[in-house]
Amino acid sequence: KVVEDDLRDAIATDQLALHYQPLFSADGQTVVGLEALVRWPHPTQGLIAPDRFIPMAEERGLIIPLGEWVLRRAFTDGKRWPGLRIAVNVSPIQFRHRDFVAKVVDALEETGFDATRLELELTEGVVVEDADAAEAAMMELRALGVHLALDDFGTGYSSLIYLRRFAFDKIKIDRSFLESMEATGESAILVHSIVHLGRALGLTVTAEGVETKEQHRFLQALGCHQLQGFLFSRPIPAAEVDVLLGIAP
Ligand code: G
Ligand code: G
Ligand code: MN
Ligand code: NA
Repeated sequence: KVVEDDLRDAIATDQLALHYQPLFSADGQTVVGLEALVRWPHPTQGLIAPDRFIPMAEERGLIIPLGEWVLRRAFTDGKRWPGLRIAVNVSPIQFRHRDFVAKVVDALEETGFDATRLELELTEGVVVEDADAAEAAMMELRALGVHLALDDFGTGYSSLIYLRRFAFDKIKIDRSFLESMEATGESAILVHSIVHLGRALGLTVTAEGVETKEQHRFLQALGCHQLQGFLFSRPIPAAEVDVLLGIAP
C-alpha cells in the first residue's frame, strides 16, 4: 500500500525519478521529442508506476510540489538534449492552481531551460471546469513560447469543441484507438478521421501506443506526424536517452 507520508517524504528528499519516452518522426527513424513520465523507486516496493500515486497526490494536495519537482527535473535533464522538445504531463488540479503559470516561469528561469522547448500535455479535464481561467492561462503560456498538447485525445466527451476554442498545438490520439484497431474496422475509421481533422486544423498529430509494424504503416500512410509507443521505445531513464541519442560518454 502506498502511503501519503512516504510520498511527501519522497518528493521532499528527491527520491522520485523521471523516465522519458521518445517521440519519433513518422518514418520511425528520428527522435523528435521526449515525454517525461514520473516513477517512484520505492525502497521496499520497487519501482511504483504513476497510476498508483498520482491520484493520491491529487487528493492530498501533493500534486503541487510533485508537479514542480517534475518540471524542474525535466528542465535540468532536458538541457542535455539540445534541440529536442520535452513534454511534461500536467494534472488538472495543478493546472488550475492560480500560481501555475508563475511556477512554470520560475522553473524555466531557475534552470535556464528554453520555454520554446517545453510542451505541456493537458487533458480535457483541465479545461472542463473553468474554461475562461484555463483559456487565459493557456494564452499566457503560448505567449511565453510554450507548446500545448491535448493528451488522450478522443476519450473525452466533447474534444472537438476544445480544439476550436483552445490554443493547442498538438493532439495525441489516445492509445485505446490503436488497441482496438485490428479488432474493429471502426477504430481505424476513427483514427483516420482524427488524423485528417488534426492536419486540417494545422495541428501536429501524434499517435500514442504504437506497438506493431502494421499500426506504424497505417499511421504513416495517413500522414500522422509523430509516433510514440513500445514498437519504437519504452519510457527509459535519462542515461539510456543519452545512449539512444548517441551522446553517452
Ligand atoms: O508512465 P505511465 O504510462 O505508467 O503513466 C501512467 C499515467 O500517469 C499516464 O496517464 C500519465 O499521463 C501519468 N503521468 C506520468 N507522469 C506524470 C507526471 O509527471 N505528472 C502527471 N500529472 N501525470 C503523469
Ligand atoms: O496518459 P499518457 O498518454 O500520458 O500515458 C502515457 C503512458 O502510456 C505511459 O505510462 C507509457 O508507459 C504508456 N505507453 C506508452 N507507449 C505505450 C504502448 O505502446 N503501449 C502501451 N500499452 N502503453 C504505452
Ligand atoms: Mn501523456
Ligand atoms: Na495519452
